[in-house]
Amino acid sequence: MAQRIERTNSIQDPDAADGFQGYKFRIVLLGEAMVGKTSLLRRYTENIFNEEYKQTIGTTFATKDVETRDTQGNVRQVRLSIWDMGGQSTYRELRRQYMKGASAAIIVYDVTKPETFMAMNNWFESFREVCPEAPVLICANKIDLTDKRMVPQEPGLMLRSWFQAEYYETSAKTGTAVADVFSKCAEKLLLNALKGSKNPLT
Ligand SMILES: Nc1nc2c(ncn2[C@@H]2O[C@H](COP(=O)(O)OP(=O)(O)OP(=O)(O)O)[C@@H](O)[C@H]2O)c(=O)[nH]1
Ligand SMILES: [Mg+2]
Repeated sequence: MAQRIERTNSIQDPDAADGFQGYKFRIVLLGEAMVGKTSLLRRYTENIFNEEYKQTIGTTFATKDVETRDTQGNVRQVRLSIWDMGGQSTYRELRRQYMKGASAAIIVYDVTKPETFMAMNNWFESFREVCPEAPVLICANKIDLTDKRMVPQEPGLMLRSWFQAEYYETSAKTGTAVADVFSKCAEKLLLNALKGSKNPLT
């Protein structure tokens, strides 16, 4: 089945020749359908939230420039190109292509849906197959739905140690911790890149 590449108005070309000087990283959002991947992306890049579910068909991306501090406290420019694939996309090869070359993954589950938590290992394993070294961050999303919460913090913390990942409890609806996830990701990637760089002032 052919997959459509969707581009919304907010999306910019990450390779646009706008004179950006800094590190560029590609991050992939992973997780089951309806967990809130697109909502997290839109909250972060456009500061909006839509209650209405619109399934992502194929993949979309958005970019965001983040000012990040290095270990000496100097401000560095980091451009994140954040890719969002519909959780319904079941084609293994397509998922592999999407993950290939990613600098990091943010894997999302919905705290009101235990089955989305149960699927986390699958997402993690398939990412690790393609990107053995890249950092992983976990989002336990929809924490605003306190009455409907079914997955408490403890299993999330277990995932954190199994995956050796950062763990965040987020709400795309209220915005809780959303920017923290992406800033942490940018910071980790910058520090890794600087470690590997001969010229740390680049
Ligand atoms: N209450 C609440 N609802 C949320 C939150 N995040 C997403 N939603 C809702 O959950 C539904 C699914 O959100 P999406 O962001 O479209 O989910 P997705 O993971 O991109 O889904 P696919 O594109 O099918 O993979 C929508 O109705 C959103 O409004 C949240 O933090 N809190
Ligand atoms: Mg989506």
